[in-house]
Amino acid sequence: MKIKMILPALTEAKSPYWRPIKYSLFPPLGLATLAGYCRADDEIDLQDEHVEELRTDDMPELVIIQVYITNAYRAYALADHYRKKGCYVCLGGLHVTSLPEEAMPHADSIFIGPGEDIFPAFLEDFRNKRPLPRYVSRIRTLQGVPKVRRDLIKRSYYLVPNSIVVTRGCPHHCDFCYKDAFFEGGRSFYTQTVDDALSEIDRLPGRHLYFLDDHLLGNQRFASGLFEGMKGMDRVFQGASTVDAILRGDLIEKAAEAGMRSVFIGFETLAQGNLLQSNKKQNLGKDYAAAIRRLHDLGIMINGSFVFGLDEDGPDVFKRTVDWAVQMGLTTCTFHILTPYPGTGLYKSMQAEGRLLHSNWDLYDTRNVVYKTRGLSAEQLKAGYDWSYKSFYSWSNIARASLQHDDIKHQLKHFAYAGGWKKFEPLWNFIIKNRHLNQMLPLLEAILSKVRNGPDRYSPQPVLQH
Ligand code: B12
Ligand code: SF4
Repeated sequence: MKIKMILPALTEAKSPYWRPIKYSLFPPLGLATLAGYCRADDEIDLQDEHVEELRTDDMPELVIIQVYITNAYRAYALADHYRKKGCYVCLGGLHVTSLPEEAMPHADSIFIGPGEDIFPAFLEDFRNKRPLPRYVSRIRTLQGVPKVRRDLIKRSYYLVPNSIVVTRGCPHHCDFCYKDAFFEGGRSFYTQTVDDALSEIDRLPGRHLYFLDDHLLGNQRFASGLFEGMKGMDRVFQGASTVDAILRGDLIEKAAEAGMRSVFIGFETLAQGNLLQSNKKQNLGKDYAAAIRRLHDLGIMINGSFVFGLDEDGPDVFKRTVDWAVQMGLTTCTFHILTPYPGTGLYKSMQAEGRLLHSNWDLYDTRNVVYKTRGLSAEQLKAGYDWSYKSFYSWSNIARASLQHDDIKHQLKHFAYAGGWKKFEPLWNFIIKNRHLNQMLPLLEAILSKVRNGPDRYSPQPVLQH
């Protein structure tokens, strides 16, 4: 059977915010995961519109499209196009799960929730010529799942071809997060077996890995087994965690020993009232500075994530946050304008209070204000958000943040990583255009490799500047 799988590009591909390097980072792992359920003799064409021109003049029997909020309109247009030609079209993913009624008119079958139980069920029904219009995920497990079809990924198009997920969901319940809506009706946090995760890692060439898991340290037993098993594999990796998991026990030391070199952390806000409003209980009263110190002592770089526009934020929030991030020596920062994704608690409360301005999903990209603000105006919020990126990534602030590390090698690593990520856009564009992106991987691996003989490495003493 001829199967076409598509990750449509978000409409912002033509906007001034479009950053080719950001969208050439990771391959379409969700679709490659689903492809694992197809038969060996199925002819699968997996296309990622972020990195290649989409062919739409083909005539597959089955079209599988993954829908995120910001690519929803493009996904619907592609679905309509293929249905008109007589192809059977399936729509699934986060946005379809939040708004099935919106997606339904564009699909022959829609899929609610993760695909591991419902996609194989659909394939069987389809081959038996009795597919259903709607499949809802109920069984949540990663036991016995087939291998991700990594052979379908065009590795040379991506800076980080080795993206991997070994868990699904997260143990927490933040009000603005996609996760509770997506996993409704079943378990919302579960893991592979340690052995399966290690064998998936073993399949990946090179040294560098990027774990896309929402919370790699979320299950202590699993994470501990994983890191134990990874010791001696000579990997360097990046992943995400929460402040409380970093402060608790010795899991983060084990992660560092296994090769963790950078971590994404949702600090979100410096105001306790905002944390309460967001049900981000795991951050409440936690010593952010202590977590940062611990990570720096282990030689782990930090990508801090922050949300602007929660109700306690006033016009001073931007400068306070950027100054703090620089003083704390965060290597990179991801700033977001608060965005109520359909299906989330935040969306429901904003809808009930009449605070949503519109439902143009193209603008629900965390860079635009789509709701009625409280402590500051929409204009202040947008301008402050733009200013924060500019200010944090100014050369002077990159240098100041780098100097927060004791060790000169750490300072240099920080400077190279932050500068490389944000300051060489034309060079990245040139490299991407000429299809040399994959050749940059050794450079990334070198920047992420272990700093040897550094005075603060594994030191139990706090680093004084932090
Ligand atoms: C990697 C990633 C990216 C990468 C995209 C890489 C890629 N090629 O996919 C980059 C960095 C480019 C990115 C950018 C953005 N992202 Co992003 N990203 C993620 C992240 C961390 C992991 C996605 C992933 O690979 N998951 C692992 C795979 C295995 O799962 P999956 O893709 O969900 O696929 C499964 C199911 O969804 C389902 N499924 C999916 N499609 C289909 C189709 C059918 C037919 C079926 C049956 C099943 C099915 O089956 C799969 C197996 O279970 C998620 C967080 C998360 N945990 O999902 C956020 C996330 C998807 N991103 C999000 C957002 C908002 C964005 C941005 C708008 C943010 C920004 N300001 O830049 C942009 C725009 C992205 C876009 N294309 O529109 C939100 C989406 C919210 C929403 N409701 O849609 C998420 C959930 C983060 C969050 N917590 O809010 N992102
Ligand atoms: S900790 Fe992160 S992934 Fe988990 S619920 Fe909160 S925002 Fe979502």
